[in-house]
Amino acid sequence: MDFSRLPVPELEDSIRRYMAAQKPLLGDSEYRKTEKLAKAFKNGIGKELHKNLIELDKKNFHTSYITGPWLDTYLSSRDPIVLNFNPFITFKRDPQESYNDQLVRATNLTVSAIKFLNSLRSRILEPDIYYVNPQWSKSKAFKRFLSFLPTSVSWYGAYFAEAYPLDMSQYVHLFNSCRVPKQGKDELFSDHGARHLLVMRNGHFYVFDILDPIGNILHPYEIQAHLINILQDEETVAEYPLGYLTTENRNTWAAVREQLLQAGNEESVYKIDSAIFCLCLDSFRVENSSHLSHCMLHGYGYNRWFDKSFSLIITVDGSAGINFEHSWGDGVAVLRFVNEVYADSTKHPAVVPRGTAATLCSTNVEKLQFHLNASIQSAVTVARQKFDKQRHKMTVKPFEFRKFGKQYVIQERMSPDAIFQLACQVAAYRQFGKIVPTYESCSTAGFKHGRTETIRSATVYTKRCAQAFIRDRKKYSAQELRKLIESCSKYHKFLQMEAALGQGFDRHLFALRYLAESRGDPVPEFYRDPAYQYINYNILSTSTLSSSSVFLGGFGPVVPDGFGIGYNIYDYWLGCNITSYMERDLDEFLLDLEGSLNDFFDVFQGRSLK
Ligand code: BUJ
Repeated sequence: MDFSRLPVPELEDSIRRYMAAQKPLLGDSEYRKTEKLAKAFKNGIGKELHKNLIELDKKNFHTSYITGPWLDTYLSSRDPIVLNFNPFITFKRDPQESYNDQLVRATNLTVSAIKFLNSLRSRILEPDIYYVNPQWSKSKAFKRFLSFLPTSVSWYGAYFAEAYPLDMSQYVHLFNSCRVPKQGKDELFSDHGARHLLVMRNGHFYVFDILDPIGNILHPYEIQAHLINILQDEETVAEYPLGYLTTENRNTWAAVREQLLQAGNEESVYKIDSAIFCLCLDSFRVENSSHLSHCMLHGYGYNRWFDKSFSLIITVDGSAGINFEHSWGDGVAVLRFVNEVYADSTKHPAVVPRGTAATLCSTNVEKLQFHLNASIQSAVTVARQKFDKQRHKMTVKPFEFRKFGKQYVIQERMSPDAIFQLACQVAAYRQFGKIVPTYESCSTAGFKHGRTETIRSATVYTKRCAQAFIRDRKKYSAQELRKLIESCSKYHKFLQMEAALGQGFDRHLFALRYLAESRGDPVPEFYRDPAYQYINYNILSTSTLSSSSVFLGGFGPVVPDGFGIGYNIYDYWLGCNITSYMERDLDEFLLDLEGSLNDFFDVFQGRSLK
């Protein structure tokens, strides 16, 4: 598949877009100051950096201008990856309830995941196609239309037909991979020759070969027999569960890892790092949606290895989800994996409840042993204390709104995503009395080695609209309010398209700064502007996905006083799952969000506000 390259936007355009995004956040005099700095940057050091970035990009035709710097930024962060970076996505339950037994589900999901791995290895996975309008874009006419376009522009053709092939290069890190902590900057490690699965249970580590030397998967009942063996092993939690170390500050963890290696644990550590993936068999039942989110986002620490590219987590009641390390890849790649694994495991389950596994004997499971000296033991204890404190501060709450969903909003000729984003803007305005910096993640996987771009959902239009709904509530008729909503929707759709086409401003400005820093130049004044820092202090960090295999998903806030908002707009309702370190503020935000959506519904129905 020939992909277009991610464009480096014109500097003029990035500065113009940046200033437009700053407008709703700044007062007049601050805005003028920032404008001055932006102008000086554009005509001075920025111009030079931009020229150098273009030159560099031309020399690196095999990739995109953002790939290296973006990965580097992830790997250089010293913050713990759990809560700060790793997101989660949970599967819906298997529609046949008896298949939700922990053992049956673990076997079926594992087999389907390995089938995905084998399709990747034999290169028979079709390129990921992102369909916005499936009826049209899956049609023969569409495929004919694409075939007439030269390959270099076919992606644009696909974009306008609302379907496009996605870059699949991230999949090299999906299996057999792990983030390895190092002083200053972590590394990604992969060993595609390894054939074993890592299973965690009560903080203990087990491995067994799940592929034979030529890559064939074990018989599903053999896999199940191994899992039975593991489930029947120790009921007690490991005395020093090493998984806690992966919740640490990265430099701290890097130092302890060195000690672990020096204490004679190389082989066991290597087996963890190189395992195909990590299967976490938890030993409790999930009580409700909030508990499920906590379990998948951070768990209790002891039964996780957060550095693995992904972990498949399954609880006693058969709730299942994926927690993934973010540096190697983005939501789109993981979502495709989740969709295929869910479909395969429910349509073609490898084992049935009450199958024949119990009669097979399992002798090939190895329980990993570790030599832990006093210093490593105390590092685990400290990591555990810090992690426990942090996880107790985290609140996650799901929210559902049932009065309308995608179909209704489309019928009103507006964008469902824009309406949800606007509801967040109005809710935040009600709560904070101002517009706050907002980040919406947008995939640029339509381009070779594309990652993400930011949609800046806080705009002059949403500010005007929020003021009308909150501050000047009684001044507007339903018709006038509708017009305001429409203008937000139109502009948001435009920003969304720009971002998907690699025409945002965030990644470009980020890459210019990265270039200056990597040359050892002083950080240009433009970036030292408090307004630049402020727009990047995202109180609302948002991301959406659309899938019929996903039940819940989420990620932590990116600032201590912010919200992490994962949402999905379904045909007839919409829902979100919000994380925060401030429970009371979160409750207030949820009430405000509901209030905003109710207001929009009244306006759509032609009723004036109460
Ligand atoms: O933007 C980026 O570069 C990556 C972002 C970073 N951040 C999370 C900070 C925005 N990463 C992603 O967007 C990946 C997120 C993957 C999980 C998304 C979950 C959303 C699903 C929620 C479904 C909620 C349904 C609730 C029903 C009650």
